[in-house]
Amino acid sequence: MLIKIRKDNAILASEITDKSVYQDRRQFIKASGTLALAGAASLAGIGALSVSREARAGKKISGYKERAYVTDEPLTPIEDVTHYNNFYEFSTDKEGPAVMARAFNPHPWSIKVEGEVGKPGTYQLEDFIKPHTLEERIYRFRCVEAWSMVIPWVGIPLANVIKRFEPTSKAKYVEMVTLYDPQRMPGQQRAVLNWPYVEGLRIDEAMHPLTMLAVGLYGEELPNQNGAPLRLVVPWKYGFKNIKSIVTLRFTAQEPKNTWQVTNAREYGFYANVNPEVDHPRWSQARERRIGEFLKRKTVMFNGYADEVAGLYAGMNLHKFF
Ligand SMILES: Nc1nc2c(c(=O)[nH]1)N[C@H]1C(S)=C(S)[C@@H](COP(=O)(O)O)O[C@H]1N2
Ligand SMILES: [Mo]
Repeated sequence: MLIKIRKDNAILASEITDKSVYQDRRQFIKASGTLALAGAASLAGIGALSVSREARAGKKISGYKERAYVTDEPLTPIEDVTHYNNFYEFSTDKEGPAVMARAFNPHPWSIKVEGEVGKPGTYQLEDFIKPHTLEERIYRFRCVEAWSMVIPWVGIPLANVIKRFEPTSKAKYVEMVTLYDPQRMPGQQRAVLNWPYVEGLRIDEAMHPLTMLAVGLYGEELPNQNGAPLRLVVPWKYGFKNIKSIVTLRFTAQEPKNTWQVTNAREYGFYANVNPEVDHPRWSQARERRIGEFLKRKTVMFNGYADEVAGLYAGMNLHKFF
């Protein structure tokens, strides 16, 4: 299957505002107090902005295919992408992971491939990535908590990785697991979630050309708080599907039990497709706040990727399979 890049998506790199310009704008906004005016609406964490600038010593990634897939929406400033996070292994505050994950060292890193697969094994991150061409993809990202961002990821299509390990005909799902190491991930010392964090995709979702494993963002290696060294990105699903710091890919016949569904099955399902018509039991999903914007915008079915992915769910009751 080919990724359909709509005409309006095919914009030039030069039209996308450079990240330093965004950073300057943020500094300006902060200095002028506009951000404070936005009050609670500003989810970006004013404090975080000032404490953590020096912490982002991002290592540049070289040799990736730039802008392999783009959206025409402005990028969310890197300071927000890296300082407004959900990563309960480090902190349950949005500003916490950037601080609490500073000492985390994601190298060396190995990934276990197991279950219904022809080539199981344990692979070093470098070997896991090496056969693939890194590419940049700018995706909308929609959290279940009704905020969103636009993020330029660097990574590889998960489909290519899966093909290489030759799943058997029994492999109907891929389960993914985050590192469990309470010493290195101090948030795991508290039972806020059922550790380790687990997520999963149906095999056709995992093989969809939009689904990627990211190793970087904004041209730099993934910051720890964003899921270093390897995290999932599925742009048509709510943020919690995008599991971070992956150590296991397990091919299964049964639907995996993902962490948030285990935590609260009434509120979180397996599919987690962005859907403005299916509300969270405690809040509406009809609108979302794009981080950095004041007014809310309408949430779009499948986060705007319906042309590409709606076919995966033909005939399914999306109210039941939420
Ligand atoms: N292991 C792990 N992965 C995780 C989470 C987490 O707490 N632990 N949070 C999820 C949620 S709820 C969201 S919204 C995204 C946030 O990704 P970001 O911080 O890079 O924006 O990560 C997802 N992946
Ligand atoms: Mo989320």
